[in-house]
Amino acid sequence: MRFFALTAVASLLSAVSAANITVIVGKNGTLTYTPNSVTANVGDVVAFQFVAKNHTVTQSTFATPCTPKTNPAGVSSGFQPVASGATSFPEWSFTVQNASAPLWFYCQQVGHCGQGMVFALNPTADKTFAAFQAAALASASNGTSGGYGYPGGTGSTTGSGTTTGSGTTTGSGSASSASTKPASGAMVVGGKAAAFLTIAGLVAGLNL
Ligand SMILES: *[C@@H]1O[C@H](CO)[C@@H](O)[C@H](O)[C@H]1NC(C)=O
Ligand SMILES: *[C@@H]1O[C@H](CO)[C@@H](O)[C@H](O)[C@H]1NC(C)=O
Ligand SMILES: *[C@@H]1O[C@H](CO)[C@@H](O)[C@H](O)[C@H]1NC(C)=O
Ligand SMILES: *[C@@H]1O[C@H](CO)[C@@H](O)[C@H](O)[C@H]1NC(C)=O
Ligand SMILES: *[C@@H]1O[C@H](CO)[C@@H](O)[C@H](O)[C@H]1NC(C)=O
Ligand SMILES: [Cu+2]
Repeated sequence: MRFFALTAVASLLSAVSAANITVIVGKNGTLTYTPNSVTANVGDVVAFQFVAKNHTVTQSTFATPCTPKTNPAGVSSGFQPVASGATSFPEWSFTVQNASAPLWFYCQQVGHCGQGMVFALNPTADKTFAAFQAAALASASNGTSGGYGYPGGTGSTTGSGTTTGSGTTTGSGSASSASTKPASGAMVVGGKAAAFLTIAGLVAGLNL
């Protein structure tokens, strides 16, 4: 009985203290995450809201900022196209499960990572956001780091944003699928690899 009472108190406390941190993706049409670096505690939800263009939030590693994490596969929101003038925005989130483990993310859209569109969760004194972003920028003129350093196309975006994001983590976070409507259930970490979209090349007429 005492066990159950303590459990109830513990979940109440964590519910009260957990924060929901919102990161805006593509604010005002820029190739950015705002903020681009977040410090979060275990249980905090980091929610990405896609407000423009056609971006992703895709897990990579500190060493290779512009390449999807493998072994085990990281999480990814998948592409979240947002029509210009949209009034509702897709959202994708995960819950922090280990605040001591920094997590690294980038945008898989052609050219965006090489222009510095990267995000860090709980970077450290050794592995800083600045160093991570510098490595992403350096990969733009260097085909060895994922090949996403091509200039993006220009044009206008069409399409609307229903999210079908899903994925797994390395054990330091859990992913939940989300959409412009509340998801019916949270997707918790599992062993299934996220399906990463590959970028075939420039697509004329897209507002990348
Ligand atoms: C954080 O967001 C989740 C999912 O939207 C929600 O269930 C939870 O109540 C929120 N927590 C806080 C502290 O706002
Ligand atoms: C948004 O972008 C437009 C066009 O680049 C610029 O003129 C405007 O100042 C920006 N607004 C903000 C709040 O940054
Ligand atoms: C959390 O991450 C740190 C750093 O990667 C690791 O040393 C530690 O074992 C992890 N803790 C758990 C409970 O997974
Ligand atoms: C290319 O990028 C990789 C990974 O960031 C780096 O190790 C390598 O030194 C770079 N090569 C050149 C020629 O810049
Ligand atoms: C979003 O970008 C991806 C990758 O470039 C592309 O395959 C997809 O068609 C784009 N979606 C829209 C609606 O533009
Ligand atoms: Cu992007």
